[in-house]
Amino acid sequence: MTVRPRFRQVRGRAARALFATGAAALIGTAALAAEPGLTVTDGWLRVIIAGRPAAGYFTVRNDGATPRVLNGARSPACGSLMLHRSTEAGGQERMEMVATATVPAHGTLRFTPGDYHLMCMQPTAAVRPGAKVPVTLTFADGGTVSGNFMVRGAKGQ
Ligand SMILES: [Cu+2]
Repeated sequence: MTVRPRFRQVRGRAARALFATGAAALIGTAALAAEPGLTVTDGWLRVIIAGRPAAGYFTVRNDGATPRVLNGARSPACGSLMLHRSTEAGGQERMEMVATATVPAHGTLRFTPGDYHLMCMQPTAAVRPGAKVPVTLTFADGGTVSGNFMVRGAKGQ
């Protein structure tokens, strides 16, 4: 017998526990949070003017078999860290807050200039080019994934 069917069996048990009682639901959430499969890479923040909101970009990969719904982000270096998306209409670029962004199963979601991005509001003095700041992404299922984001200047360097 291979490892794979046993892993499925454990997940099935956790899923059943999730619906059994409130206490078991907590355990089910913890199991999901510990589930391997989310990786954040290439994280960076762009500082254009020191002390002003800084956009953040990264790639998150989901090696799991279910889509994962990103619903927030936080960093000790930001008063708040919002999910934004830039859109272009009539040659005008604007951005709006978004509540969620989905990482497809066995897929990748990129936060990149001109599209989804983080917005670091009230950045602390730690947000300066050349520094690294920790960022945690949170998911609707209770999971989190963290990474160090490089801070770069306006030109992305
Ligand atoms: Cu924005």
